[in-house]
Amino acid sequence: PVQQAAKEAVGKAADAARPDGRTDGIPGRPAPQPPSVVEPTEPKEPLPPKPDQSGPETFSPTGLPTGADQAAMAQDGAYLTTAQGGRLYESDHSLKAGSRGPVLLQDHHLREKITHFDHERIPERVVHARGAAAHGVFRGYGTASQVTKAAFLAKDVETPVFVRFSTVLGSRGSADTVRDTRGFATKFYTSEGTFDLVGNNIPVFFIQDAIKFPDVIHAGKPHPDREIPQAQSAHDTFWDFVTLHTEATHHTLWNMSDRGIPRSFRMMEGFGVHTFRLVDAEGATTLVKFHWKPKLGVHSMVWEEAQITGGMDPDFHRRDLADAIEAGAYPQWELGAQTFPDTPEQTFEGIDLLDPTNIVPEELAPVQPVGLLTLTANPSNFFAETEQVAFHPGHLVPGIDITDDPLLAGRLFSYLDTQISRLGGPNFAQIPINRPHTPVNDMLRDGMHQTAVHRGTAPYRPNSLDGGCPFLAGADTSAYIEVPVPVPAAEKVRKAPASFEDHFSQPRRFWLSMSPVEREHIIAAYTFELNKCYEQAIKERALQVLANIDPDLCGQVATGLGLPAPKPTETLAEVDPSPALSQVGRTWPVDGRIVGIVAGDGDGAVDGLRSVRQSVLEAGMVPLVIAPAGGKLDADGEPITVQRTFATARSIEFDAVLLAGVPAPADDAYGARDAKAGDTADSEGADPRVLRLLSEAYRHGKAVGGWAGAEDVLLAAGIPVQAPGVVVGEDGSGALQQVIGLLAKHRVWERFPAGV
Ligand code: HDE
Repeated sequence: PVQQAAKEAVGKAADAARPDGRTDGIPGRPAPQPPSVVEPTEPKEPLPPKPDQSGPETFSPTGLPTGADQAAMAQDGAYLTTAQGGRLYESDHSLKAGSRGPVLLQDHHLREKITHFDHERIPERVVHARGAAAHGVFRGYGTASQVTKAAFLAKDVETPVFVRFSTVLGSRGSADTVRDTRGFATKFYTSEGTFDLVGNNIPVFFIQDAIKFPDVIHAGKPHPDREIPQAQSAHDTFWDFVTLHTEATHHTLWNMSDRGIPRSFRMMEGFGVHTFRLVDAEGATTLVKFHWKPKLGVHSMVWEEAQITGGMDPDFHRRDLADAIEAGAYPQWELGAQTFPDTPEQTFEGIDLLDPTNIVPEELAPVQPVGLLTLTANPSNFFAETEQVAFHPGHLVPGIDITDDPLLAGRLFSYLDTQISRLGGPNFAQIPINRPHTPVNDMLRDGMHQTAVHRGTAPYRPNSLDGGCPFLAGADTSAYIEVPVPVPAAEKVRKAPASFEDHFSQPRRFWLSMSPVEREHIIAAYTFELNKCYEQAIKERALQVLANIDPDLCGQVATGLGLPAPKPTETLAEVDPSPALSQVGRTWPVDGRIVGIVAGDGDGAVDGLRSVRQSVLEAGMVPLVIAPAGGKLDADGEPITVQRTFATARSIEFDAVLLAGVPAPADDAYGARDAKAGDTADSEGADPRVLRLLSEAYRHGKAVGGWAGAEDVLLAAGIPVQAPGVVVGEDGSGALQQVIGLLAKHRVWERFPAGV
């Protein structure tokens, strides 16, 4: 249907090219033809929205258009024009002295077109350059109103939002599925001005003081001589830094865990990281840590899957987010708050709340839900919205204030500053995506890219010429008033408090909270990354850090590095595990999960496929039909569109793979050769690409199975049919029910060597 619509649109555009009825303005030139669309496959079919997922209207409390609406205003009208609105009769050839003669400098259209193109790029973000974003809405539950006067958190208040997810280290064009921290930045266009919650998917940070930020980023970015490796932490400078700065141990451990390779942006937690301060209407304060809890649960890739995805589909997370929203499977997160009394020590149960390398376990301070975020619309233009959005932790609203976390202090400076070079001047708040949805009435004037036409003669206050306007607001009229917290009498020093020196008890808690299979992944990640380092001294120092977390972790990584395991130099802390940190052991909704169905070859195979495909849709999941070649599968009923071919289907795209009978044998020598290299299965008869699809999905802990003779194909792929998560049924419906149960747990964890 999408392609059909595209064809029609191209046809209509050609017809509409000339309102006067002619199809082309150039005499003697043939009328433009719609390009032929001969794609072998079709994109995913939209899921019908569930009743509770119907998209809330994106609206602005002030009635101003949202960023998306404004973007739609560009590129309008029937005729192609210059930037000055002059209509053009030709845009494909430069103005020349004769068709074989020199190009003339007087060609103002050529110069305008090329000059604009020359300046299309802006500097990418110095960190978090690679990202994807979406529009949505946030609804307050009202539960936070006891502790904050922030209007957007009040009961049933709906606020438009724009959320950008990102990786940290890679350039704009780098792969989505690299091992890295993910950004999770939310812009709330509230009725009291814009509030930005600029968080990450990992609740702690590498460093405790902003002055170290350039250092940690220089160490993580590619080496300055050859500019490699791209978007990786597996190199000497990164490990040099994090082993010389033991405060980085906790964040590094999270990165080496499954949290470093999320399955989807929709399946990530988000964290504000720092402790913030909430203020109620009476001025009473509470300390808070913000959390985003995904409705679909927290899920990750396995390492091999992430690596294959980097090559097969570097845009995997970006595509996944856009597809889900387009299909009506709107991603949702609950905003949660961990609150703590605002005592002079600013500690909770002995944990320093100003140290951003600390978490407070949820078992000690439960995360209380305060609102719901739903992403409902993809951006209309990547550059205008996703690239130009400018977040800043200093975009605060009444009811939310900062604390003295020294990392946050530096951020409050940095984000405003960086936009000036990235967005070319101080007026970036006028870019549609950055405009507040409240009236702006500032006295900031002029500067690069000034698009407002300010009126009045007295841009200063107080004034008598503009009637004293504008006036100041008070606490009763939503003015932002800083909490008058006392500042301790102290000497000016460059040093951290002694409480910032505990670098190992929190990482040890994280390690002890992991299930066996998660620990195995962590060991494999450290072993991989450190084996990619060249310097022996760095590996030895890393092992010493690991010894201070846990001797078993250290011992196993040491074995993988071929080095002796050192003894701890610190007393191992006595800490209770925090079960909430583990991603394994619970069940979650299967909405939007992708089920690959390989078409069978025999009689009745298409009918069986049709009914399972329908059941997958009814379960709120996305079926993708895989066949030897593109086109339609024909049988008695409606033809079924093939969405992936044996050449384009790869296991990483599917959460489960089902065989609707025995697939057609190998049909071309190229495909067979292509898959054979890494495949140990006996591929007699079956297409080796199907066998690779199955064996890879199996190896990655995914549900696999089928019906009507599928058993032999599974065996040929080297899959023991009695193994956990292998589903062989008489027919499709039985198999699918079992698959749904398996997908609710995300993966068949029992299949990994360590089990659950
Ligand atoms: Fe950032 N960070 N950061 N950061 N950060 C930026 O701002 C910075 C930190 C985070 O999607 C930059 O507009 C300093 C913690 C996200 O546009 C820059 C320090 C957390 C994004 C910057 C930190 C973050 C950024 C680059 C240490 C989690 C992407 C472009 C004091 C709580 C936002 C830009 C987007 C982006 C500085 C540490 C999250 C240079 C100095 C901690 C999600 O201003």
